[in-house]
Amino acid sequence: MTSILILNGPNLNLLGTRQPEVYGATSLSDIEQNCANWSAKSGCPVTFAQSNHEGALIDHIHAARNVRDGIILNAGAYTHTSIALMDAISSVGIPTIELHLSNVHAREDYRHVSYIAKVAIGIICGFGPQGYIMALEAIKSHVED
Ligand code: CA2
Repeated sequence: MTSILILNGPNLNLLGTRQPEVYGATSLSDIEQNCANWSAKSGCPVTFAQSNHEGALIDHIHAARNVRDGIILNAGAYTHTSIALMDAISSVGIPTIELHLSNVHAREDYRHVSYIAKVAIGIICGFGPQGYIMALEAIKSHVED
């Protein structure tokens, strides 16, 4: 069964507390529960993690090497700045989907740049919490088909 790491970057631990007009009212733990429900239904093991620290996110990616079949990465603002995260994804060679709750392309110009996109198999953005389930289905199909 396809084993998947879902990794969330800076400030996403505060989801549901502020800016509901941009990010919605759902908390990260609600999203984690939705993903756990999907895992139980699909039989695919899913691990969920969040960190506000770039190096800790890189450590999670390295730890997934030879352990996880796919990564779903909402790198938050590090998406737009982090060559180190891009290199980490490349170095482990695990198929990775870039994910965002908001449609970053409809927002500020600086959110149109993504280092993660250069090494991702695809991008899902703008669908809110449902995007996590879409990404789980997509990575499962990508790995198993
Ligand atoms: O839309 C997304 O998922 C983002 O990755 C969210 C990041 C943003 O920097 C990216 O451009 C797009 C920001 C996450 C901030 O989360 C908050 C949570 C609660 C209150 C305010 C911000």
